[in-house]
Amino acid sequence: MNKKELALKLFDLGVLQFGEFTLKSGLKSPFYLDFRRIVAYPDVLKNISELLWELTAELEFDHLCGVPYAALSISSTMAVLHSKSMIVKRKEKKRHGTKKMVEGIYNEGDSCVVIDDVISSGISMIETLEALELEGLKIKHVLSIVDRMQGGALLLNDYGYKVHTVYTVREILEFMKEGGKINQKQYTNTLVFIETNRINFEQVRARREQATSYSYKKIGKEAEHPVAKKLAKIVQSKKTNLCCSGDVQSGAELLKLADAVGPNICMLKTHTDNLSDMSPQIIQELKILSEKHNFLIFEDRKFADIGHIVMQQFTAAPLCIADWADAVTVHVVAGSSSIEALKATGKLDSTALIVVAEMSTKDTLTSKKYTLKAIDIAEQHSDVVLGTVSQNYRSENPGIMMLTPGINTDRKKDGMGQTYNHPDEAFSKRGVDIMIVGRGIYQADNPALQSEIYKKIGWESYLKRYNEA
Ligand code: S5P
Repeated sequence: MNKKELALKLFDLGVLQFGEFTLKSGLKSPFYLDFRRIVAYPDVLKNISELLWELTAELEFDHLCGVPYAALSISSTMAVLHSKSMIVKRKEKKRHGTKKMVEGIYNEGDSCVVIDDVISSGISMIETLEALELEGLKIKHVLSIVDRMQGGALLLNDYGYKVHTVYTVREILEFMKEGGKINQKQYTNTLVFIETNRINFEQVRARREQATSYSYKKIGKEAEHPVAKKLAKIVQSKKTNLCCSGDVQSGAELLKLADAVGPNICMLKTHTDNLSDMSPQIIQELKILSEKHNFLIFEDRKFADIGHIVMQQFTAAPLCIADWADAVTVHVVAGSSSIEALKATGKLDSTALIVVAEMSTKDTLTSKKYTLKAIDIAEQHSDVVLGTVSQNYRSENPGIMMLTPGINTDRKKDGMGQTYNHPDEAFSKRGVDIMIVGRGIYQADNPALQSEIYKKIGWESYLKRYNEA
């Protein structure tokens, strides 16, 4: 079948529908495209797959990747018919097993052509492409059966992707009119709808850029220290910006907590000097858990003394923090010499610093002036600083994250000076990157469940930045 015959067939099979439909966005549309139906019709599936394959004639690439669900059957068909490797991007990450976002066999740097059934606004496609790029795949070309002509193809072009489509919706409309499938009124209504429902891609791009100026992707790119890059990667792949503060009193409690909350956190914060039975064995087991669940270990030691002492505190037994912590906190109340001393230990290749710039207590002495100065110092040492602990202010350098404690969904204070904010306030209003939750999780009846709830609230609140931008 040629393109026109196929379009008419798609109409007969209910893949192309004309009438009145309410889209996910709430928008009323005079047409609806449902390519999930084509799995029932092998001939049509094959025909569409071949038309899409023709679009790749000039392209060189290693893998095909179909966006679930509609394009999965199509990319599989193309892969089988033309002996091409296929990879699959999960809609939701697996909770067990290999924990991969992308299934299949591929290497970093491999090129991939991505296929979706319909390009609408293009935003969900961009998010898919970014997730694949995070895995090291290189994407230049995107295929789809239909361009809804809403501006998505332009947006994708603007982001540097080349879009190839079999049909534009306008073309389909003409085929339907010529083939007598729709009447004059439907034709006119649909045409008017297409012409008047284009997104302003300049506006979308500007909004997205503003919203993503401190996105985890950008953080990962701009951060200088390898631990910071790793953290940004963990946050994106696990979809969690939650750091659990494990302020318990024994090694057994800490390990039990780490195993329970591990799947839901990007970092575990410790105060190991508070553990009554601290030993190298505990650290060894904690390290195993951090690998099992893919989180970083952040020792909240808050170094604050003169350089000479700070160096000893960082490296000396029995804690030997420099040997195992992925990140440590440091005050700059003594000036930048604390950071310089920690650098001088030569141990900051595998440990990053977090500068305490502003505290969460109700009568903290960290005034705005102090906080901004502390952020300044953090910026001057961006090669070793992963972020700042702060409540209201952040570095404008996206490579320096803002980590915020004093987060609780149920309390405003603890009666001992601590003050709390809701995650929503932190992420969508204050621009926080990582929230630190202690008692809100480890004092709960079920810390595993509680951490999952915080994880979801934190992630949704972060996404609100995009939606409300
Ligand atoms: O200003 C601060 C800085 C820090 S690191 N306020 C804080 O509360 N913290 C730490 O965050 C504090 O040491 C504790 O480990 C955690 C907050 O615990 P929560 O039980 O109040 O959530």
